[in-house]
Amino acid sequence: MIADMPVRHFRTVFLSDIHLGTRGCQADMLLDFIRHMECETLYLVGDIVDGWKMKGGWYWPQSHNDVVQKILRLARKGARVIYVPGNHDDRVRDFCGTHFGGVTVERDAIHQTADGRRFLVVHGDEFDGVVQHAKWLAFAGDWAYRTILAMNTWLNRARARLGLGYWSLSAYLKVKVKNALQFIENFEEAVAAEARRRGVDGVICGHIHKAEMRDIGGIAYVNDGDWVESCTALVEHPDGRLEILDWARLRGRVHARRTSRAPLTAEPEPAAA
Ligand SMILES: [Mn+2]
Repeated sequence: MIADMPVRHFRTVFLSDIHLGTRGCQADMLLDFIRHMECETLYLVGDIVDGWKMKGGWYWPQSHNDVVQKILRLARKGARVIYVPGNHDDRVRDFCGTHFGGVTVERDAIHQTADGRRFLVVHGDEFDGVVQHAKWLAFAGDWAYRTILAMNTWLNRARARLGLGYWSLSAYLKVKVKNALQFIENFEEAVAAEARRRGVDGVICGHIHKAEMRDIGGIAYVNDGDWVESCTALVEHPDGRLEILDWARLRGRVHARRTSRAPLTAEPEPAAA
């Protein structure tokens, strides 16, 4: 790890889909990011804590505690921290309008950038009602897809040895990937439509674990990504410019996913969550 990276100052930082309490959470990468930044406002854009829905029991190592402590410390030191709960931490939604430890809980929020643009800040699960194949989103990634193709070869070699016929895993997955891509597009458009309805310039959300920044019919669609697969944060610079930081790449590390033993299907987002 590069030790001498300077602490960077941002006007605002947006984090979502951390999924503390699950094994997929890249807490060490997130801690590293938090150590290297300071901000005036921090938005937690949902799915921050997860574990309580895990069938396999509660998973809460020290690093997950450290993330919570670091965030509370930011609040203590004067940062405005706004927590917009998601579907995995929807229990927190019972506390909308209240605050604890310097953290304000809101169902959604309007953020105004330094250059005067207004953004709706919302987790986004409200807009995935039509999702059928969202758990296959993981395969939208190039790397995952190439791996699948390799697995397909391996699988069929094994099948042949057992005297079984060829079964095209890749052909099966191609359909799934197409569905996943269609889902992403539908989701992004639905979120942008809501921003338009609210009369704001753009929307900042999470939920689908895919960092993105693009124009959809004059609405700025911005997704801050996640800390399960991609380790991405959205930052607002002092002049109001928004930027997606790919922390794993910035730190010169390969994505944790590439070396982890987690199954490829490790949920980006359950369909009916
Ligand atoms: Mn979510």
